[in-house]
Amino acid sequence: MTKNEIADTLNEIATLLELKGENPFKVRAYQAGARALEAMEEVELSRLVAAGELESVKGLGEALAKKIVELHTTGRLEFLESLQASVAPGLVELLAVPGLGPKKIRALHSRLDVADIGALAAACAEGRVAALDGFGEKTQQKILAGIKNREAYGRRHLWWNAEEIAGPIVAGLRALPQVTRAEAAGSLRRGLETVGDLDFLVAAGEAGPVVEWFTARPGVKEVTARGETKASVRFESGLQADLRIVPEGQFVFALHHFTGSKDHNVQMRQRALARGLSLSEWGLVPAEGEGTAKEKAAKIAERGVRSAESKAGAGADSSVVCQSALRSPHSAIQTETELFAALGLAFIPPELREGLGEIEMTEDFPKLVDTSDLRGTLHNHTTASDGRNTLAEMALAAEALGWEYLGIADHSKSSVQARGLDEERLAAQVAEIHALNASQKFKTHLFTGTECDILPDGRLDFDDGVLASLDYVVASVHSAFAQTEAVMTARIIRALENPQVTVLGHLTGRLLLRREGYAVNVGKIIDAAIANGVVIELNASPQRLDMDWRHWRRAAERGLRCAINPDAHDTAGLAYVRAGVNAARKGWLAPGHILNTRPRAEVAEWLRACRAKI
Ligand code: DGT
Ligand code: CA
Ligand code: CA
Ligand code: ZN
Repeated sequence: MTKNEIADTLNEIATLLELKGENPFKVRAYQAGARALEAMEEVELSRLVAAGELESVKGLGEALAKKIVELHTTGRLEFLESLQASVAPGLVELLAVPGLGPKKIRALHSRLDVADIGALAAACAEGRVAALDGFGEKTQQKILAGIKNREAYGRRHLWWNAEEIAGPIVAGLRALPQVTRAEAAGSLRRGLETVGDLDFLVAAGEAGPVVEWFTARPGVKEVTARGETKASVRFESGLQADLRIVPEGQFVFALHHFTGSKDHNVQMRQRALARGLSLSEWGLVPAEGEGTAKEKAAKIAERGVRSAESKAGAGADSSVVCQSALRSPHSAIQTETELFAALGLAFIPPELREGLGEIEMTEDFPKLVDTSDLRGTLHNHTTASDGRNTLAEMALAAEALGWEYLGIADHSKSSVQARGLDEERLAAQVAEIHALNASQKFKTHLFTGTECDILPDGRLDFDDGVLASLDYVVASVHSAFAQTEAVMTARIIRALENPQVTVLGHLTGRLLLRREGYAVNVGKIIDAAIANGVVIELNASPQRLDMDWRHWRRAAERGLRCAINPDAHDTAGLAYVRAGVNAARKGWLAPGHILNTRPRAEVAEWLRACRAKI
């Protein structure tokens, strides 16, 4: 097991022990052990285990060290297995109900014999939970609502939908007179394709009015927590949001911490420790007596907000309190750039903070692609197939975006449900596009194309002669999803080997939070695309983002070209390129990796040359 897996296991043990009502000191020992592992490097753990020196680590006693060695070497732990067997699985499931922690669950179990969600719902319905000491009517209602909405609330949310909610809130927070800085942190800021919850971070001189404003947002269905400097709410869609308010001087550290990812944070803390520093959401301080320094910083930060609250608009004061009290040479840090610089790093764009090599970068990061780098896009639909805007409407919308070109790629004849075009209708559309281009009615040039079905055997839906009459060809799988990985992979490679194919559409066909992609060997497809000079699209539709960003960095290094394609089915859908750009940035892609950052003439030339080698 890796150190992170072992840390997760220790936390699980702590939770199970708590559910069983074990000694709190024992519970805390496992949690402390998990934290000690997090701060350690993988090789260091291996070395300590091999040398039998694990006990020398602060926070790890003899018994804990023995268990870690067992997990590290065998991947199993007998103690955990018998512990799991001794706790009813229904009790563990209850942890997912909002408002229920191990302590309350234990009370429900021992006093009402509640051992699963069904029994809990029944006990609530009969009013037995409200009658329990320490629960009451309000708690019972909250638990009941939590059970009802568990399914919706347990879901993740598409980045696009989360951003639509978050954007106006950040703008509103920034407009409050008490607020000096506000950001949405977490997975949203990192541009992850799905978001678990929103994390708002605010620097303010006075926290009370900010909490009030936040909890009163339209669309807030429930306020699940409210404190002096933080609050949590749930929107109607089930999306949850946390708000944290910190003094100005702490903002940059909290922003970095709550942006994450967790893996990135763990690596940053290790890097700080190697330099004799302790990094946390409260600050960057000398590491001597790490625990105490952190606690001190936390207390001071808390006091900062409180004292600032008593003086109206005292944002500057709180930062002074914070900085002087930390007595750290790094307390002058105001921006993330300065924070990274203090650890000898260049600014790491939030999208790259996934703990996947960004900390090891010694040179500057490549200039990642921006939405403003795009000069047009390929792969869009019109009313000719399953789109909802006409050719002219799409052209007008592309012109409004300032794009030099727009590729039209309606479905081909085999996509019957999508009203795919046959040869005759395709020819008519091509003629219409040529006429529109000639009329110069729009500043945006239209490229003629098709989203041509890759048939189950890998042949294409149109003959080569028809395909050759178009500026470009996107080839996509829309049928026979159940093929084995080997058959599907061979099918797609056969299509890529057709010299008429310029772009591979949505590689896996996945629909985020709805449907897994079909089985396909991504590595082999990337090899074949590079060998045949075919571009793979990054389908920017917020529910696709396919090919996944996790594959792009290596593929692009090996010479694969990307096209960020909105796959728009209406004019509003053209804006999806922004979601695609997020994913491209997470894949470390620079403008040079992306076909549609090139000017129109260069794209036209590339499309011609790519098929001229036939
Ligand atoms: P999500 O909400 O599941 O899409 O993902 P995040 O990354 O937004 O995670 P969230 O909301 O649980 O926490 C926000 C950030 O706070 C996270 O990216 C890193 C930081 N954080 C939260 N919990 C921990 C933790 O236990 N250890 C460390 N090192 N960082 C944490
Ligand atoms: Ca989050
Ligand atoms: Ca959160
Ligand atoms: Zn498609």
